[in-house]
Amino acid sequence: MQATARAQPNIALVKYWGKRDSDRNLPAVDSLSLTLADLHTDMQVRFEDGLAHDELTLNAKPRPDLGARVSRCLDRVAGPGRSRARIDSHSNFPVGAGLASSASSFAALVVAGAAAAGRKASREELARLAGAESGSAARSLYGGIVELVNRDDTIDVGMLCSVDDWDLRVVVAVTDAGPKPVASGDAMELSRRTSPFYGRWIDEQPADMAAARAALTARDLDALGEVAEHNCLKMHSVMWASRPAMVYWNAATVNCLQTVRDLRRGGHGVFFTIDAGPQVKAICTPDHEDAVAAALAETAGVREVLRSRLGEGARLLGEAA
Ligand code: 2P0
Repeated sequence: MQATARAQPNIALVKYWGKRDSDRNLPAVDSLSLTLADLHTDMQVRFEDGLAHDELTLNAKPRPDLGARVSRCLDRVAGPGRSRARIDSHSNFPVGAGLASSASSFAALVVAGAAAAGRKASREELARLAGAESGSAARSLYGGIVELVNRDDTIDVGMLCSVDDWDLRVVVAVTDAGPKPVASGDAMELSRRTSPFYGRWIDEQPADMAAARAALTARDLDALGEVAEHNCLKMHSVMWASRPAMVYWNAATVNCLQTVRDLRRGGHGVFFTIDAGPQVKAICTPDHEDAVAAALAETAGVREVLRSRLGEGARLLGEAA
């Protein structure tokens, strides 16, 4: 009746922004991401017959405000007639700040929830269950470099490169660890309704996915960086042109972009991406990691620098009991 799972956040290089079906949380576009190793969420799910309602804690603090999504996800995993559960989540990085904590959290939740409920589910099924609550979470079921592709009325998620295929490093410049002002799902809906660039964003995604896949096949960091930076800035342009405008960046975010461009001009193989928050993620090969981390740490407004290798997909810690 109880199990614990670990999952890592993933960082999209070709981004998910927009839904084609809000009720089923199906994404409007395909996406491609890196699963991290060194940031993680550990989630324990314990079903208890005597509980009146689910009880969620995040890093040991009760969080009833986040409980509805967690309960809905557990209903899908274990069936609506399930016992109520205690859910304890621990993340070793800032939550709700644009570091993909919902991806690691819902990926860990479905793995722990299924095991605690005694449900045998394939990785593919678990990815779809996670994606039904948080689109990006579907990608954290898999390790290395992952793609999420739309099918008729569902999604397919799979690994494109394993952690051993390409040793990439991710350096995260944290510029503000506080919670984001608008949840991603609400911001996506605002973009869909009001941004004049939304249609173009959707139309161009297949070409960006194809360019990223080709760059991966060739292990071409420059080509991957070119399409990833383009896709990232295009997504933020969609948000900036929404009404009201959605700007997740701060001054330090822009400083970090400048740092990454300066590093590249200085001969370092590195590119940036930014999600629904003000943090900047720099992707590079291992030989450039120290220089990238040092330059970002010295950039005005950067509070902390986190480093990660690529990691494995969500998994159980120990046996369900
Ligand atoms: C991504 N993001 O591809 C994009 C880039 C943020 C910016 O997926 O509404 O929390 O729960 O399905 O998964 C964040 O969105 O959104 C996200 P919901 P989610 O990583």
